[in-house]
Amino acid sequence: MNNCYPFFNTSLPYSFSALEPYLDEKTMFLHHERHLQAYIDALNTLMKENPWTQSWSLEKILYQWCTLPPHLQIPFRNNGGGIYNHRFFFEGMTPFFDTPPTSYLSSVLSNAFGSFENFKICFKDAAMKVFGSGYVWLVMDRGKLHITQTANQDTPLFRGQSPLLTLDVWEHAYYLKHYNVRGDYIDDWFHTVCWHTVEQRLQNSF
Ligand code: MN3
Repeated sequence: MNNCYPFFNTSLPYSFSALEPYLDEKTMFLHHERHLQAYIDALNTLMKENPWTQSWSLEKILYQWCTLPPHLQIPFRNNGGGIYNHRFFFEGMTPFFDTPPTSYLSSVLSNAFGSFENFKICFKDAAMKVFGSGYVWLVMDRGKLHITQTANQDTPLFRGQSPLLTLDVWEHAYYLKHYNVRGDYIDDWFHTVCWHTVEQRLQNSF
């Protein structure tokens, strides 16, 4: 993974059309090639203009942006978060639709949320309630699973949480296909979730 300056746009682990019919090819193309690319370009420009920051990894930016000079804090936080969040979102999907979680992951989710189905209901509810642009996340926080939200391009890392799954609910993520019907987008997205990746992230969070 490209984690240091200069940042470049790594390929998706599937084609732009691979998530059809749930997420359409044009949305996936624009989301990766235009939206994510814009954050990459902006962060590279910032680091080019401030060469002393070029040794900072993406993680360091996301954990320590608040130690930067005040005029750099928001641009580094937004553009670094835009890269991290999009990569995390894209890597959490797979064209092998509806592959269920393993019994282990399913039991972990059931212990935290009552049942796997209830986890999905809670996650959808939180995603519906993101006001404006942002993300909903499943995170590990001090040994417990939580569903949480972030605004704009903020990440849960800064709160000390380990992210396991995220859904981008910015309108650019779904407007071409689902128009303003965020609930349909969430339902379609659930077919694409890579539970194997979620389980790997869970193992790494311990
Ligand atoms: Mn997005």
